[in-house]
Amino acid sequence: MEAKYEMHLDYLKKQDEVVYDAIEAEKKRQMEGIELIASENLVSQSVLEAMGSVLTNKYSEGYPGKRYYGGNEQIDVVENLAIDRAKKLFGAEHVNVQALSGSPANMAVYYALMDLGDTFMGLKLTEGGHLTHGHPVNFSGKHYNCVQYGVDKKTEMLDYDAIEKQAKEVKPKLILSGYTAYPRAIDFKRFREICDNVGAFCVADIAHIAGLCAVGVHENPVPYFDAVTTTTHKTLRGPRGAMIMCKEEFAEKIDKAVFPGLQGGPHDHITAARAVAFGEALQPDFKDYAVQIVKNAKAMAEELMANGIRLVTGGTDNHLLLVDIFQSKALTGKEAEHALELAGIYCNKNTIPFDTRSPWNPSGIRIGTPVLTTRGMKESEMKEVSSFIIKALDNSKEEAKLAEIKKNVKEFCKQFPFYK
Ligand code: DSN
Repeated sequence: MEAKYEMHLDYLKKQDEVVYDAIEAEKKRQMEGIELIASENLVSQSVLEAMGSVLTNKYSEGYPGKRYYGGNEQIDVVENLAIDRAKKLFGAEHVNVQALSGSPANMAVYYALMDLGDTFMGLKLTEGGHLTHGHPVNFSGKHYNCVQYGVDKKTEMLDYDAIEKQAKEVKPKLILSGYTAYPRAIDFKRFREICDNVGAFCVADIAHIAGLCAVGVHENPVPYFDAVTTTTHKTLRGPRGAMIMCKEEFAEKIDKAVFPGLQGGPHDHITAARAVAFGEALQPDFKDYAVQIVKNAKAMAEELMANGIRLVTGGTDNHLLLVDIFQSKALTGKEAEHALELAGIYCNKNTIPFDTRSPWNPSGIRIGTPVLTTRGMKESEMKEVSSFIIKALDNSKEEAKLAEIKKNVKEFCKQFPFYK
């Protein structure tokens, strides 16, 4: 099968062989391995080209039509296009596409809607939340009083009544939903209700599920939440970066929080690549893609569970699975991640709810299907991928066996070329 895209690095090859070689080797790794990192994806040639364009040369502090530098006519074109396409994709009233990444996007929303020291609620990192959802080592836990909520001990899922009860006691100014390691559907409507009942701003970080939300494969909170952040490089399949969507009434505060509050010049080459990616996501085949991501995750979940693997919550509704690898295979997350890497299979170690181990060497691994789905794999391939995973985990101390699996993984991946 022919690769879908080419990467032209001919000039770099002549000018700087060391960097060229590293990029080529990384491309080879991506093409020859099974990429299961739930937050990663593969972008199209058009997205790559926009990112590698002369737009990186420009300074454009400010917003379309109101810049602090001259010469921004074309930058306004791409920024307006990115905004309009994002509005259409998510049904947003207002969009800011300048946030450099997920953390600054969350920071800007907190900065816009709260005063320093205010109380907010976010999900614990160990139970699926993100560092910026109020962890004590992060700005979000240092600059604000974050009272974290957790998942139910038995179901390992969100207990909305318990969250509401806690919110009534805590009286937070803002409640954050949307997570990085939660394999189940989120009831955003219930979060809106809870926020309304306690008078809190209702905010979501949909970085992981944005591609699913955009096409209705997961409930989309954007039209009725106060503010929603997302990165653009996960299931949305765009360039690295982020954006903030909000109600018109918060537009000015959010824009001011991003610039001049937190950032200087936006990354215009990334803005252009975002516009391209949003254009791709507006095409009808993107919905097929999102549907297939979830089908693949469910197929992998069934296969792994049939082979004695314990999945947190007993399955998945989205693009990711959280594996209790310590209980399933007597391996720590770190050991499992390492063994899989030696077999050409890439995932990340992850805590699981009520983990007694540390985030550096936790009890779980997190795996996801966005990349494999982009490469064109379907349910039948998920069976094969699961069997590679099981084999690698069962031979985690046998380097020769893992090397042999890596060879087979490489052969398998050849059937799904992407970049030449
Ligand atoms: N690091 C990202 C993830 O892997 O989920 C979140 O920022």
